[in-house]
Amino acid sequence: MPATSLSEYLIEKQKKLAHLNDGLVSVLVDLAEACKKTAHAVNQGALTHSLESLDSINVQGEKQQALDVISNDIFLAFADQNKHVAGLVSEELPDVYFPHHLQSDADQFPAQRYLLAFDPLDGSSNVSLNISVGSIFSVLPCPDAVQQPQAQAFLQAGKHQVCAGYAMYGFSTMLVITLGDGVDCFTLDETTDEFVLTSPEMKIPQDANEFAINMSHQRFWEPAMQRYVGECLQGVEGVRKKDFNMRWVASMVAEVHRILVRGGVFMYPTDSKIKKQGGKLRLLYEANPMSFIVEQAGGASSTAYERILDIIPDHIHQRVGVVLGAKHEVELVNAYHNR
Ligand code: P6P
Repeated sequence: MPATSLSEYLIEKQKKLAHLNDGLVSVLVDLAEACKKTAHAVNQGALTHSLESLDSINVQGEKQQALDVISNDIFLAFADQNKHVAGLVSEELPDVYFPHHLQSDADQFPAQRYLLAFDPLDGSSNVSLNISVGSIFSVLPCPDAVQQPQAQAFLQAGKHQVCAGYAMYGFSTMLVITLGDGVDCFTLDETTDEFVLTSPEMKIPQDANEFAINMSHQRFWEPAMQRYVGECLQGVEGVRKKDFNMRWVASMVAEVHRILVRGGVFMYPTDSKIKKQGGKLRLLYEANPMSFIVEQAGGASSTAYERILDIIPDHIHQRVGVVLGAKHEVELVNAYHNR
């Protein structure tokens, strides 16, 4: 059975999905190319002296890595030449970015236009440790027929996404996408430079034996989260009557990929230390795309209080608490928090 390339996959999907028009296909193909270029930049990091941190601080108040800027520039370059990208929000930029093609075609632009939100290199502080990192992207419909959609156009609930995905730069480069019709995983064949379908229709088991959380925040958690994690730690002698394993990679892409491959639950809850910012993870380009993927794989995703994909953002860099993965685990966390 010959392997299915990303292009062949998209052609087949177009027959089935009315919203998958040529404009969205071109955005997806370009996003895949940007991920390939980013994978190469990450892989060559040590050789091109781009593993170091910069003196600059990004809009998140985080120290920028050289590869944050390099990967961000790669994604901007693709957007600048794709007329179907009407505007974008990046973790690395303070405001909405308008692709350069808008300046040349002031009076005409294609009907099929999209808004892009992405984290060009999530978990980048792990790159110098050679731990897997990734790029996360979310594609929203562009509601306005205006030439330059303003920030307000991006403040759509995540359930309106038409596509979401991530690339994971690990032992191999993988691309995981959803178009609202399940979740499919591609692996980059280095010999042909093609993404090839390797894990179609990924599914998350409804129950879990593995949880992921940064335990160093434990003293700041709400009582309900203390209770949930405490019961996991009690293992088979406790009320859950089973043992749990724990993981924490500090790279959301790696955590979500593990959950897609073997199940589990990932939590970055708001807590007394980060409550003022609303949480650690960003809604538009981390929580929303990952929640779309997880729900499409049969899992669930909430803030512990509400479904993430229902949240209407207040601003483009809004942060939220995140609990995602095995449906029954997320439901239990929600139940403990909503007593
Ligand atoms: P901490 C990476 O910076 C990130 O945004 C996610 O990829 C990851 O899950 C989380 O933050 C790690 O946070 O506080 O454990 O370093």
